[in-house]
Amino acid sequence: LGSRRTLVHGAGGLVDTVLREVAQAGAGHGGQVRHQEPRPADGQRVVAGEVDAGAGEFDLVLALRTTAPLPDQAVAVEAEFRQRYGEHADPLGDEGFVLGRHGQGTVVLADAPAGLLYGLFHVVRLGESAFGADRPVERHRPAMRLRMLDHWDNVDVHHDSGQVERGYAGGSIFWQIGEPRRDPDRVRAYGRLLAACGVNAVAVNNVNVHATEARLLTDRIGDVAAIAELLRPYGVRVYLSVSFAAPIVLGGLSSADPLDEEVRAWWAGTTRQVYETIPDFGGYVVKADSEGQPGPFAYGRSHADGANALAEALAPFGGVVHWRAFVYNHRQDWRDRSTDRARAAFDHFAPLDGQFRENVILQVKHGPMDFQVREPVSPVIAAMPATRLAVEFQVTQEYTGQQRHVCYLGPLWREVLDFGPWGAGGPTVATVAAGPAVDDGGSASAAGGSAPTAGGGLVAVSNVGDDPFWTGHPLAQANLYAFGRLAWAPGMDPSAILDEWIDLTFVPSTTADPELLRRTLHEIMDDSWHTYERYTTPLGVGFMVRPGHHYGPDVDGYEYTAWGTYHFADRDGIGVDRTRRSGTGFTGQYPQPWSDVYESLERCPDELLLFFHHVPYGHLLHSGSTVIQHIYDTHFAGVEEVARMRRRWERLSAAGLVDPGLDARVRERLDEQLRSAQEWRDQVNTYFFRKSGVPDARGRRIH
Ligand code: BDP
Repeated sequence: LGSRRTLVHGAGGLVDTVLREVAQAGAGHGGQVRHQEPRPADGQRVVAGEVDAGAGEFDLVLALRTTAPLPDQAVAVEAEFRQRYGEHADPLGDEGFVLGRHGQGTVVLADAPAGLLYGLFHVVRLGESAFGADRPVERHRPAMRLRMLDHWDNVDVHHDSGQVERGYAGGSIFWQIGEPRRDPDRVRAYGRLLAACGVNAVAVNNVNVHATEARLLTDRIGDVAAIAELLRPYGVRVYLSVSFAAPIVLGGLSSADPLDEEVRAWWAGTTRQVYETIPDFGGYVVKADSEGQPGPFAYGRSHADGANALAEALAPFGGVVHWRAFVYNHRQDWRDRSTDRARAAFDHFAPLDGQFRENVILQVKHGPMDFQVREPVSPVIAAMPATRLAVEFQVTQEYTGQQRHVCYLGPLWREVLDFGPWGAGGPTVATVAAGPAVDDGGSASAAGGSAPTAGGGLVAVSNVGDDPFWTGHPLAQANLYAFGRLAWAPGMDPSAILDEWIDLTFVPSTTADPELLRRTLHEIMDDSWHTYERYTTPLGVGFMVRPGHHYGPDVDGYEYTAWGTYHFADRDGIGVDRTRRSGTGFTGQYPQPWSDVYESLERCPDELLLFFHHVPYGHLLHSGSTVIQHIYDTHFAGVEEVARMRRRWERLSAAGLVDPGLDARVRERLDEQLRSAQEWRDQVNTYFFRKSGVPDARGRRIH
């Protein structure tokens, strides 16, 4: 904000945060802030610097429009807003804001303090252009009410998962071996970072709940309250992953049967105590009957019974339960070709549609398997119109290079969000997750009978740890940012989000050659998801990673295991037959037109071919290439692209355009990415050459 003069009009809650932020942004630059509280009527108070009371106009006005009388500049923008939006001018909701210009000033209007804070961050994002002369009035509201990050953080360090399960950015930001972190500034800074990205909810512990972590729900709830206190000023609510067996493990009961009265009373009492300690607590996250976690199946109960029992305990306090749909048998017989892990979530949950309480949110991974570099959209998203659904992404790069590889995931998520499960022109994944628009006033649900009145939102597994760069690979921060931005506005262009992030992160006005910096970073990152796909698993087949830690290639690593993750490559062909005609029948879980599109060898999109079909190596793709030649070509090309990325970065280093510490970190990671990409290329190409016996049409050397 430099030396600008700001007026903050309003009081309560996050308005203090807004004031602090504004004062900080102007400090040392001659910036001035006036705080105008609505009550008492004459209660004007200068918070930082001096403002000439007679000077009338401010450069920036941040005003709660619910607190009259509004400052003149705000009144003018309010009028323009009403004129432009007419009957749609209300409501802005808890988090929305209006941005406009009047005279020499920029004005943010909101109906609640969080809206002012998001408005301020938006002004910061726009930089100088927020203060440009002609800027038509705009309304901003988040598409998703819930924009949540799940931390797979353990309080203790566990032999199987370390401190952060699938964490690639050091230790936990919340916990240090056995205890809460003793560094509140870092957690506070994280809250600020999240609000600046648009995230408003955080689950503070791993979905795989070990014994120490289970206790966060009861005798260690104070530790959670301490985190909530640090995040609250930034509008971020906390959630807790809980064990379905908590009534036994913590409560000493003999059962966790969700229909048992004693069990329900235990959940009710425990939850009441949680809310006594944390009145704005968000709710529970539950992974049940999955990968060894306890669940309702042990009592012959359904997942609706299980979820509803916890939801009932949360309902009096306005809490929700995020019940994960990631339920499958991880002990299946790999010789049994009739089983298919991709089918599991739909088979378990689709029949339960309509049976969940209103405050249950079914949290569905975006693909039917497990965050692979390429998967179709999960058919569950189209199968449960009477259930609140949240869509889950993985910002932590478990299967996309573990924050050692540059892999910007914005384009992948945008593709998922844009997908129309009922065909082009119909509702999209984003609209299902968002639920009925605020404007509808619930009319969609009235029309649909039992349709939910709210969406479940967007959730992602966090990629943040205590690493000095937050995310291990400094460029992986872009994924955190893109997640928050897409959850707020799913229609945003991921390329534009990337540019925003580059500008905010790397391009201070003092940079010697901002254009070179901007362009080069964009070139390195924009298509890096496709690059990663090219040198790893081809055409939607997935996995082929080293078992356990999931980094680097191991073509047959999971092929004869119980996890249900197969490619079925043999000397004649590759791919998983998931058709109704001759395979597992998974294509039948999709509505039309996708059910027929995926079923058809001719119509199935190339990039998903091996997810749905088992084909000979000589099968001709729409691209004109054979499957085997596509594998060779993409793997050679992917490695070349990584080499190019590295050369591009060297240009930036040579020009001295990036901080030396950050430069060293990125260089080390790019070296590793190149090494790893070559390893992928060589193992995948050699494997398929040996299996198929088909030489490379372009005569390149394959061992
Ligand atoms: C898989 C991870 C595993 C998680 C699981 C989950 O490998 O560590 O516990 O997802 O989502 O991708 O529960």
